[in-house]
Amino acid sequence: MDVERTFLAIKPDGVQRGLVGEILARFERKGFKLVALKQLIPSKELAEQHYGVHKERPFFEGLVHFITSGPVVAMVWEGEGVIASARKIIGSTKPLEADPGTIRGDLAINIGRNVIHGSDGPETAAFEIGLWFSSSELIDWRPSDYAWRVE
Ligand code: D4T
Repeated sequence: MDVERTFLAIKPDGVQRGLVGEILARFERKGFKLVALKQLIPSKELAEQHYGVHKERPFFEGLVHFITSGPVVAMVWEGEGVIASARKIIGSTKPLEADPGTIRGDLAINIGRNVIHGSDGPETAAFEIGLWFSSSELIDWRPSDYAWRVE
C-alpha cells in the first residue's frame, strides 16, 4: 500500500461546536501522521474552487456561504492508504446514514452540517492540498515511534 497524503478540513460547524480536539484525536490515535494544520476563514474564491465540482448543484451557493461563515481547521495527513481510510473514519456524507463509530455517525445529523471534509481520491487530494497549502507549510518529519507503527 502506497504512502499517501490527504486533505481534511473541520468545517465551521465542527469548530463552533468544539469538536476540533475530538476529531484530531481520531486520526492521531489511528496512527496517521499530521503534515500540516492551520485555522482560517476561507475566502469565497477558495471555497468556490474547493467545491468547483458542485457548482451546478442547487446546494452550491449555500455550501459556499456555510464554509466561509467561520473558522475552518485545514489539515494534511499522511500514511499508507490514508485517503480511503480517512473517508471510512469520516463516514457517509449523510450523517443519519453514517455508521456509528464514524465521525459523522457519532457527531452529526444533517448533510449540510456534516462536520468534516475529506478528499475522495488521489487526484482530489493532490488538488486540494495544493489549493489550501503552500509547499512550505507541509512538514516532512519522522515520528519518534515510527518503527512501532509500520515496521
Ligand atoms: P465533503 O466534500 O464535504 O467531504 O462531502 P462528501 O465528499 O462526503 O460529499 P459531497 O462531495 O457529495 O458533498 C459536498 C458537500 O456538500 C454538502 N451537500 C451535499 C449538501 O449540503 N447537500 C447535498 O444534497 C449534498 C449531496 C455536504 C457535503
